[in-house]
Amino acid sequence: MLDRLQELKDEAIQKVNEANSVKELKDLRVAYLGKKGPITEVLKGMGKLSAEERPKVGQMANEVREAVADLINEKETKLEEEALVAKLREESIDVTLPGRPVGKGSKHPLTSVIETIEDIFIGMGFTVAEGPEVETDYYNFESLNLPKDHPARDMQDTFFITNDLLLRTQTSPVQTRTMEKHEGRGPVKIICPGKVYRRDEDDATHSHQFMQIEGLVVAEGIRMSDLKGIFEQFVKRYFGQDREIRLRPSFFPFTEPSAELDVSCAICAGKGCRTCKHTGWIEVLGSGMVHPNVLSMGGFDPEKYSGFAFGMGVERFAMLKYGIDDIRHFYTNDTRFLSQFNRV
Ligand code: 2NL
Repeated sequence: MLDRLQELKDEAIQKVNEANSVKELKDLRVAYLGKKGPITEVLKGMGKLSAEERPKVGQMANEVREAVADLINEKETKLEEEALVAKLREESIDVTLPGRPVGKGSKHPLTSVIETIEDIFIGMGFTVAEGPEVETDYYNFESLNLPKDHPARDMQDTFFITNDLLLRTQTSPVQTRTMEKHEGRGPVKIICPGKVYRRDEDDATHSHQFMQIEGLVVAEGIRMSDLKGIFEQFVKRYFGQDREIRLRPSFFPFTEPSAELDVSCAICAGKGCRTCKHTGWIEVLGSGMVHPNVLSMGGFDPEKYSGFAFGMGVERFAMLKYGIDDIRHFYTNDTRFLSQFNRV
């Protein structure tokens, strides 16, 4: 019996040494140490032994059992450690690799131009006013001296939402809303930047959605010379001290008289080139003295108050300053275009 136990021990040790997985060890544990295993079998046969032999066999059986169990545990720990080391090696991160570059965004050129223009006007005592892009027919047209049958309303190709609601075609409704809030008491001195919408076919110079900045001054004794003085300061600060301005008669339903503002051409210095269409002047905005009807509808007494107003397309100002030839560049999100304005 002792021989049989020694044999079992040798056999188990060999198998455990040969085992290559935790699963194999588990099977060996069941096979050798389990209730139906050979060691248990030996112990069951102990009844036939003499009183002298019995403790020896019992002791040996326990020793074999312990030795095999220890060996299995040891091997199990070793295999688990090896598996962990392998896993860690596989998952290891090379901290010396250079990082992936994170693309840095930049301010949209239109945002920069709006901020620049806002700063110039804030410096002259204006405040910035904003309002809804979905407007009523009243604020977008009626309050600006454009009654329903007015021919200028045909010219305004408008995105209507309902009979009465539309996407604003200019930021003037923000100004008439501001006039109402003043309840007939001046002064009003605001600029209104924002998105506007027109039903145009998009091309190099037209976009169905673009940015506008309008301005409005209403106070007692405002004259055309005030408008001209403000424009002189604005143009020199935006385009440069060497630029000249001129006013040219024009027409808008909401201003009377109306004037177009021209800036001297910087490319040919007045001699005539393609940009200024050989006139030496570039048209930059529309303006005029606020029509008495518009003052009245805004709650101001046109006998006591007067004002001037103007409107400019932001894209045009950006295109002139940076030599951009197509308005669609502003709206197609090509980073090759946008990233050029990183430092503007
Ligand atoms: C243009 C012309 C202009 C105005 C806008 C205005 C607003 C009020 C009263 C009177 Cl509340 N006028 N705005 C005046 C003249 C011209 O815009 O060509 N814009 C791109």
